[in-house]
Amino acid sequence: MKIIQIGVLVLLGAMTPAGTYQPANSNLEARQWFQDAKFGMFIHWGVYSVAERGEWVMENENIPVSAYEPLAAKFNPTEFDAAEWVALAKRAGMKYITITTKHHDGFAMYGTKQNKWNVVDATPWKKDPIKLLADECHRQGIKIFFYYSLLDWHHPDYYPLGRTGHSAGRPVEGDWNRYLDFMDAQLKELLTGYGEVDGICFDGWWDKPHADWQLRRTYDLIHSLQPATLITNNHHRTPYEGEDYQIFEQDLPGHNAAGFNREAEKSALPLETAATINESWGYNRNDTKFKSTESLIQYLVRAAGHGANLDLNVGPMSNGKIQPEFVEALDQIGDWMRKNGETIYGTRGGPVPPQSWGAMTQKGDRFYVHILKLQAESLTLPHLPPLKAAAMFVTGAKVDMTSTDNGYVLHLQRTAHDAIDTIVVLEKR
Ligand code: H79
Repeated sequence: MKIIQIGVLVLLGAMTPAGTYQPANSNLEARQWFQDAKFGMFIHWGVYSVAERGEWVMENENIPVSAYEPLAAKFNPTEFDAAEWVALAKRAGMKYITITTKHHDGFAMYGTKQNKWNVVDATPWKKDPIKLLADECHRQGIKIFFYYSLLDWHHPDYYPLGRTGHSAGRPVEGDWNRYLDFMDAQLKELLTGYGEVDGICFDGWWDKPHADWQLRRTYDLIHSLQPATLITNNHHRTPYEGEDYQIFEQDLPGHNAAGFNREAEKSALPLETAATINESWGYNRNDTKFKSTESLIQYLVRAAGHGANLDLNVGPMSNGKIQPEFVEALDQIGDWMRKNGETIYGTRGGPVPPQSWGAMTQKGDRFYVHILKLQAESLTLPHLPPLKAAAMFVTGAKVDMTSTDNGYVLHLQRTAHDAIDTIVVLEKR
């Protein structure tokens, strides 16, 4: 009888039903690290970078596989220098890098053995930039996350098709289970050949929301190889079992400015906002709609006020260089972070949630009030615990503060205002 019971338990364990995910201690520690990190670099790089019209060029321009594949022959980034990218991220104050190992075009940016549609086998360059970058990240002490697209416009077994990929000209047949095995085999390569992998960021699930993706099988595979690896899935929904942080694309948590996040309720997991500097992820030579450095910093501050990280994207060019507009913006953000990072790194959001005037962060016995847009000469902050003092973060100058029935009121008539972020430090009693 006992033996039968144990047998049933083992069987249940192998099936990993919903509600059974127990993150390893190392994973829980990694989540803390992630929440403290606050700022990362997203990198979109692939053979689409050759076309210079963004990473969706294949789909947007109805390019069939046969006409898309020749892009690989033109991918020869002789000016790529992993150390330079990592150094830029560090200068900007970023603590991790998330890079596309495979985007929707199915092209592996690493030396996969699962097919020839990869950077080592299909380009004249023949190098593995994921290996070069991961090694450099480990050397320079910055964490490395791998983006991996579940959606694949190139693989013949990605069938039946979903919402996209209908102009790729693939055979009208395919074996879905074989595709899932292919994905797991690729992920196994990424988690065994590149040292410590700090995160896996999935995307493209939304192409086939009703398919049997067997996500738990894949998540369990990842965690069996590297228990601490943080998994997220950009499915625009509240996280599923086995995921370790929640990502919001082009949106602050709980918002739906881009229209992607209708069904994404903010969860209790660590949060991340992924955003672009202009309006493209992959390099797009015609996209000059650059956000100002001021607005990027304010976005980072607002994300922190939500308790979220900002994963800010660059789309390097096919020669391996990051365009000067991005480098300049990141260097300016880095200057700001060197002066004000104490009010961002290691903090959590609140206690007052972000408002039209700005946001709050907190750490230890301090609250940081980030005034991004001063709307009146005084600012009322409700629901705070007893406070001892208020001072300007930069100068230490005292800020007049009174306590009222509605909360503490900061009197800001005589304080110096900063066009980007006027930071007031509140000390708990
Ligand atoms: O990698 C970057 C983008 O290429 C990728 N995610 C970021 C990180 C991304 N792909 N698509 N999107 C973001 C938005 C997708 C929108 C649409 Fe649809 C896909 C519109 C129509 C098809 C999703 C599915 C929304 C409606 C149906």
